[in-house]
Amino acid sequence: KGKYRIVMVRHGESEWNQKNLFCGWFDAKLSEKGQQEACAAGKALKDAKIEFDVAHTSVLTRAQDTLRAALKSSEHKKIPVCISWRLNERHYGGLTGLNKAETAKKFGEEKVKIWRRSFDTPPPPMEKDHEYYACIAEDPRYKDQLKPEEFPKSESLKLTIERTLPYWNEVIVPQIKDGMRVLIAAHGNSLRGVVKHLECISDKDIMSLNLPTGIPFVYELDESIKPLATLKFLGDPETVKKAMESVANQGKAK
Ligand code: DG2
Repeated sequence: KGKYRIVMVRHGESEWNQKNLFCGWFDAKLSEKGQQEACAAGKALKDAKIEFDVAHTSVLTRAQDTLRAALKSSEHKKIPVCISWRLNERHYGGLTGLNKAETAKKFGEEKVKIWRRSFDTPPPPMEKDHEYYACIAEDPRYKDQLKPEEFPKSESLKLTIERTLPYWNEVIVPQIKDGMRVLIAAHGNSLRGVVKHLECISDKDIMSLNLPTGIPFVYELDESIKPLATLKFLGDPETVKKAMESVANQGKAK
């Protein structure tokens, strides 16, 4: 057991995960299954007797709804929830709204793998005439949070980490060191960034990490916030393995 602990969870399946569309900053809702996954995540936390003093989530509804449903199903007491764009999913740029399998068919699986999992190759930028440009770039929720020059047009994992880590270091780590028990509900790639940082995973090896939806994972941390071991999922290992493989396979031309 470490001096500290942090728990993270990728949101439950969204309606766009279900349709296999690149989602990024599009504000997709949880699917029915995603809602159930969020409740199951709460139950897993309750069974593990893990409680929290504060939670962090992104601006996006799918992460916030997962957090709410998980806390509710675990019959957790009310805790403060901090919201930041810095925990948002990576911005998928011009790919936003495209089907992952169809994109693999059109551009090749290799290309899609580079767009999805390379460390520093961003997807093509989202231009002003993009179908989802206005609903993302003009979303009033970002007005107070982001300067216009900070607003991304697309993000690689590297760029995502560069905006997520300041929040981790300046907001979350001090809370952990203050003895607060912290839960983060966020996204596949914003959490891959945190995991990469915590476990010092190389730019190459991070390519093969695929986080499943709705299964909380735990790190035991030492006094300098270094993990004592790799992430531990609160779920049956076979189910976790299958869920991770299925995320990896979303980029295959079916
Ligand atoms: C997915 C991740 O993000 O996609 O933006 O499509 O975690 O918010 O569902 P999330 C998206 P991949 O990088 O796994 O393709």
